[in-house]
Amino acid sequence: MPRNTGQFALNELQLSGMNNQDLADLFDRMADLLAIKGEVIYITLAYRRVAESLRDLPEDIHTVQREGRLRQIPGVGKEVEKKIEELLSTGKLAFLERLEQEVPVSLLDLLQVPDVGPKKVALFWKQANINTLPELEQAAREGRLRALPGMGEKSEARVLAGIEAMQRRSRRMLLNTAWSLGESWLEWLRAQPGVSRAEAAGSLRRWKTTIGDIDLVAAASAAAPVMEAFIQHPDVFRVASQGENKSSVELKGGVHIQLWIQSPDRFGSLLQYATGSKEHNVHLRELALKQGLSLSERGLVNAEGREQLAATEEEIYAALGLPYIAPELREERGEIQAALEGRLPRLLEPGDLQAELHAHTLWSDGRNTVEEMAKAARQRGLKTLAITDHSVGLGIAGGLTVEELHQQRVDIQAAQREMGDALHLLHGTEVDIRADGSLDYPDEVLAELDIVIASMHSALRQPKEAATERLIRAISNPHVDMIGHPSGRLLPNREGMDLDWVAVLEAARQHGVALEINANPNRLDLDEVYARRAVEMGIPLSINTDAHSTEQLDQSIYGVSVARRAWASAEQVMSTWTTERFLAWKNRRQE
Ligand code: DGT
Ligand code: CA
Ligand code: ZN
Repeated sequence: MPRNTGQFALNELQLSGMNNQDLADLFDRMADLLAIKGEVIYITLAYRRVAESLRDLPEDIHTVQREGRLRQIPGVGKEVEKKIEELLSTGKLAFLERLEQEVPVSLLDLLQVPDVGPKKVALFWKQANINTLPELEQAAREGRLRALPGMGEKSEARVLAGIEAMQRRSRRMLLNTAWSLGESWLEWLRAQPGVSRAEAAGSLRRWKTTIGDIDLVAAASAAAPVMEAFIQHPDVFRVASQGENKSSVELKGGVHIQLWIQSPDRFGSLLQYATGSKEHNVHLRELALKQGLSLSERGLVNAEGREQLAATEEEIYAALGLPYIAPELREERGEIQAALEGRLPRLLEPGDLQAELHAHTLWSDGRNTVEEMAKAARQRGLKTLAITDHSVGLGIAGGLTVEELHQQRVDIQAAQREMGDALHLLHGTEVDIRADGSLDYPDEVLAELDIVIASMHSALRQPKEAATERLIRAISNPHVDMIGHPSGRLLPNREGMDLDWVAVLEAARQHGVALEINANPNRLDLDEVYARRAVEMGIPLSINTDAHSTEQLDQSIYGVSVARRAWASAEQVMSTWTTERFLAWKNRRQE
């Protein structure tokens, strides 16, 4: 799937979604930076206290600010109040920006090392000129830490052991982070003299849920100067391996990038090889061998030793008697067999989407009005937008009371008049599924709405049986149309709920309830494995951005990638349907 949806303003995305948690993180960040700078302890403690209060705050910080109650938050005095106001209104903070000028932010990574606190970080920074985690590791390996005041051979060894323990933890990148980084490198590569083509490969091109390292491929008749420029790039911290046609570097932030180069007439075989997956390639090479061909990144070679070059991937697959297989399918999950038998699915494309069925507004914890969201949806070529704010029980997300829900209808009707025929607005809810599986609005309220998404937001650590029963109870409610982010996982590290998926999917099929593929790169939930089962069972999927701001509507591309990796065609994803078709589906369900 090509990724031509325009540039992602990553910082903007993060800012526009600024919530209590984000603010708390910023106050912790200031506390850390101040501590490293050498500020007295009671000041840093004051910042930490604010962070803690913000995290515990039972209501949305924007509400508290609007109502002029910031000073009532424990630890918030006049100065902190000003900082919060500045952050909420501008998304920035001059004080923090100055601090980040004084103290390298890369030092914060050092705090993640077990047993390393701000005092030690300051020591490493000021006395050994260490600015980054890789620099710390290198210094420890070279025995340069032991001589520092208060250090010794033992504490040096502990630092190294701590770093190694960290490296064993999952450091996989989220898909959007990897794509923005990958694209900026591709832009750089394409601007290099002699480079005629450059593409992402590896897991990034397959749109895997999370990305280990970034693989890039380039076509150039002379590889050496491009390789040289690559390893000399100012963002490169360390060259991990260097070769004529393949080099790997580590960037200052710790991310690894691998670059492969071949001449333009071999670009197809290179791209195919570097895209993987490894298992798919192993199977493909076996298939080649059976036909007396050997396949590598340099092309195909027949039994007589004659080379057959491929400038495009299509030529490789065609030479083996196969139709083209989309990168998202290359996971050795039956795609080669399906290709041989002509049973590959016609995958959904980003341009097939015409409905966004899950979006938030200022009415709950979104950042834009109904009208702003509607205009943004229309600009993106959508025909349907469902406004689905949170329900009352979700206090922290500014959930709507029944009365507010009714008032919201008027707002939506006004926006609908404004939009005319260009966009159909649906009035819905993202109703909270309580711990016992009951819903947060009474049935008669749900019955009035155009769409009801039911989601779990709390008590996510229930035992399997209780969790499964809870979800099935919600699915069985005749007013529920769809389950939002069904597992509740948060990437890269928080596992989803422990559920009996066979039972959950069967319940969804029986009750005709759709399942969301939440497109937020932190969620991608339903995941591709269960989404594929849902496709096989005929359960409709819906690619929802769950946008909390206009820009987040752009994230649908990540949901599309999950659906493609689940072998879904456009037909099976209700986000491709017209409003009329959606409403017909809903009405049919209610008979
Ligand atoms: P990642 O980086 O963990 O997200 O996943 P990938 O799939 O990008 O894996 P990576 O970076 O280890 O390898 C990049 C590509 O190298 C992989 O997609 C396919 C290609 N490759 C082809 N044949 C082989 C092989 O025999 N061994 C390895 N390690 N890689 C291979
Ligand atoms: Ca990779
Ligand atoms: Zn939501």
